[in-house]
Amino acid sequence: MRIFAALDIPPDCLDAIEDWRHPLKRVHPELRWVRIENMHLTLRFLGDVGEGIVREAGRILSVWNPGELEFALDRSGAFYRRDGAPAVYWLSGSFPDSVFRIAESLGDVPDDRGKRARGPFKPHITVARPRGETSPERLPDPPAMLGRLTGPVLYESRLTNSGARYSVLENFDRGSRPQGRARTMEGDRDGQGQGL
Ligand code: 2AM
Repeated sequence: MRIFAALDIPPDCLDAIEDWRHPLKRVHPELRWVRIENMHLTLRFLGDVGEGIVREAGRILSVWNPGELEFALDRSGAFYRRDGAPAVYWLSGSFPDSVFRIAESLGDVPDDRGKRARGPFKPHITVARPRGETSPERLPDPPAMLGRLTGPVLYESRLTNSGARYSVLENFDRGSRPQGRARTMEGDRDGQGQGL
């Protein structure tokens, strides 16, 4: 089963992202824009794993005590391939410490290649990907948006002819709890992006 764990973005924030993207879609028809219903904050992509790994990820998510999942989005950036070409355009900002902690715990769960996550967790919401050769260095920063994430959710991802389709395997949302400290994406504070 092809799975990943994610936090969901509230509808008003998705609307604000769409307002920011709308004029950009006209300027950059060469990009593949992520469907709004497919947007989330991915904590860990595990790939096509067996029941044991699905259970292990579920166990970690079920005991997570996240606190209030308030977040801010205020910058755009990109991950770049080794040849310098953009691979993913994203939005990021500030996220609670607990989000980094759960992503790090899930990072220890082996993926479908038996690998643990490499490098620090970089929380981001992917908004677009290049389709071909010519693509912008980055997209403009969005106006600051505030919201509260929900979840965590374990999703199944099915690959279809019209792209990936996500369905909820299990939602571990247990409501809000006391607040934690906010952090930004490690090692990427200038918003210029990192190599993948
Ligand atoms: P990202 O786009 O935010 O980086 C579901 O496919 C999610 O898992 C995607 O939103 C993607 O997050 C993440 N993901 C990470 N590695 C992936 C991979 N190798 N293949 C597909 N999705 C991956």
